[in-house]
Amino acid sequence: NKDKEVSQLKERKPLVVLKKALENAPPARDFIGALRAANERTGLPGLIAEVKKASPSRGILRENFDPVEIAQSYEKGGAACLSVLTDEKYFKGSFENLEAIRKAGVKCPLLCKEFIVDAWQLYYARTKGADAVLLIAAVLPDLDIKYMIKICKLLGLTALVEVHDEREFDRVLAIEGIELIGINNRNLETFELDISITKKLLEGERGKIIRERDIIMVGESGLFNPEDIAYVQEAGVRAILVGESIVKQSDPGKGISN
Ligand code: IGP
Repeated sequence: NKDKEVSQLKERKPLVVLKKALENAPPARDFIGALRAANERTGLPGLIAEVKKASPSRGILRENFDPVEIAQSYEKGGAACLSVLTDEKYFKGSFENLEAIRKAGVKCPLLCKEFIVDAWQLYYARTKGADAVLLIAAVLPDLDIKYMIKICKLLGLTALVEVHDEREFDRVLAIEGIELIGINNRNLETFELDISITKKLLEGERGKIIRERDIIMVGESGLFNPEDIAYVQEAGVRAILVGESIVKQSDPGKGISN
């Protein structure tokens, strides 16, 4: 599975070439700063709006999928940051989409939504305009998460580390330098969705640790209405990641305010 994900790409540029390209690349933008600012300004969780064409659990979410148009619409609608699916196999995304959105001048910081299993992908994502990357605790051993976080810091990339259960959450909390953690309400194996997972994981001692360390928590997946958002905010998240419910709207940016 690991190797397959990287080899979806048609070519793999040598790491030295990517590093060279990054010497002249514009710096990454402040993903966490944008989320904090939106949260402080609105009193609501900062929104990471997802550019998502399809998913394995829901199929095609939007016909006439124009990634740049959707991204611009989200930005206009008030999203703090954007998430761009680059995984082709399961989500029909692409790195071309990420690059096109960045090149179109969208100012929201961009999360590269990819199954990252190899540090090479961090450099690649940065060359395509990513400001942040997703690291999924379920697929990465602790040592890889630590290693990749170090590389992210050197590249100026923000790492959003995703967990789904207590065990993964505890593993991630034991890693130094973690600033942004997402709780995925969807089980990536069974696709089962349950937003009470966010609440369950933030109750008690874990919630206390998060507050003490001022870690920003992101509620991910399955958020469809203001009640869902209020529920995860009450649970302690200061940001949310939303795809399906807004990408399906005829005017995705307007979907944000509804
Ligand atoms: C968005 P939704 O239910 O609003 O479309 O979910 C986002 O949370 C989801 O796409 C996601 C995801 C992931 C996709 C969260 N973590 C990891 C692929 C891989």
